Amino acid sequence: MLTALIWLASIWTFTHPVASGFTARTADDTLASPPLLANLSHAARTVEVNLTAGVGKLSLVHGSAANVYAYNGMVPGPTLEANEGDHVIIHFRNNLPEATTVHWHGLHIPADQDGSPLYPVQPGKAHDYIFTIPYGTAGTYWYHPHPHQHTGYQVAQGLYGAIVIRSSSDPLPKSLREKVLILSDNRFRGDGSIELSDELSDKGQVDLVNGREGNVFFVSGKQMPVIDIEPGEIQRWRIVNASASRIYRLALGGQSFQQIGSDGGLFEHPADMKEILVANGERVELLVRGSGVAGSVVPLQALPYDRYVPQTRPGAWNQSVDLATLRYSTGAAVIPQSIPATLRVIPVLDTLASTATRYISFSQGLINGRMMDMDRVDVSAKLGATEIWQVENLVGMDHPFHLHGFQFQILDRNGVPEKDRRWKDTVNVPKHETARFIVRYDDFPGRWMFHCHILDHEDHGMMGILEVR
Ligand SMILES: [Cu+2]
Repeated sequence: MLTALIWLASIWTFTHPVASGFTARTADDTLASPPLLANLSHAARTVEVNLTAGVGKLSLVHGSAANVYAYNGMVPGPTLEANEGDHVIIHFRNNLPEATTVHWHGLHIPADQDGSPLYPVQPGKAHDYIFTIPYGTAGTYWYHPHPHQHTGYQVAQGLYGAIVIRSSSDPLPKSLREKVLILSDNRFRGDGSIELSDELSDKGQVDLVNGREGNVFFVSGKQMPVIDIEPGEIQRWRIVNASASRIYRLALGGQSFQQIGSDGGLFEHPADMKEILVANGERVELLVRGSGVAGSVVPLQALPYDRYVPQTRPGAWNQSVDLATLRYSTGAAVIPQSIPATLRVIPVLDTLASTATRYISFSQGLINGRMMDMDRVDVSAKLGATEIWQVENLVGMDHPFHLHGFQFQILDRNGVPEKDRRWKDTVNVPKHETARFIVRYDDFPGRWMFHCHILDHEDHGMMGILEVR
């Protein structure tokens, strides 16, 4: 109870700091990018933060407060921001009634700091996560719990947050207003409490197949926030899909936008888009332009996307959902910033250097016909090796594949070569399709997870272990 009161007090008195890159919102702009974790260190190139997972009561939807799990008393948790080359120390404390971990999704860091299920932090215990951010990895990442068989539950209870890694050589104008949009959905009872279905119930069985989906949509913890944009302005949006299973096919009411980055940071060149698919676990960076009629609004929408088997496809799957409102201000036009045509050079991972191909098949609940075994190594590889992974989805629903610790480059999807070179850590493999990627284990020996990022699937065994030695 005391914890809850402290939390509520801290929420009520909380003001959003204006920090590097993130600009204060205007009076009626209701999107609040989560606050940054305060850096306690005065040392150069060092980020030292406190992060506590605890229980409390928060009002996530209108109505009475829900029992939640939260990082530092907030859902979503505060954003971890660091620069390439920074030494990062996270003093983590587990005040939950169960074991947890903090997985730094996408970061290239030592295996024992990755927050995998092999390194649980017991209730009441503390653990310092310590790592250095490699150069060339600036981008948008996120953190979430990854305890054995209980990740879906803990994320549903409110544990997820964004990570922003910055580079001193970021090619985009520093004056662009930045927004962090963490997409999530959750399911609630009438009284505002979080609804988790019994696995044995009909609903629970559907959740096991589809992955649990929510009936309420959040952008950085807010329902239908308003995002103001000035005429001519270009905003930089960092989007994280933190949903347990939902794949977002995003559109801006038909307005085009540019994608400038994905999981492992910026692209080589901006790409013009009218819609974009963001699977759970993935991130995208977009440039959005204030090109609409002054005073008009367009919705940020999730268009219908059929990732389901017909038997459990939700009735409303073919309905678009509005997630946020983009509003074109009536103020004076600003002169658009110029965006460089080349953002950076991404080194080629050469297929001729590959020394093995790893065949991974997804069937419902299984990888290569087997369930996860924490004591079994599924793929054993040499440190420094370059390898190709072929991930084949044998069944009639999508499974997004995530490899811990290493960014990879997609070679082809269903035999169609990938047009552009991009760093990825998660790739959606649609029903009955195959994706191939190339990866180099350039550092960090140890045991690494690979899994389906539908959290119910991961928790029920769609996971394996890569050992790099
Ligand atoms: Cu799956």
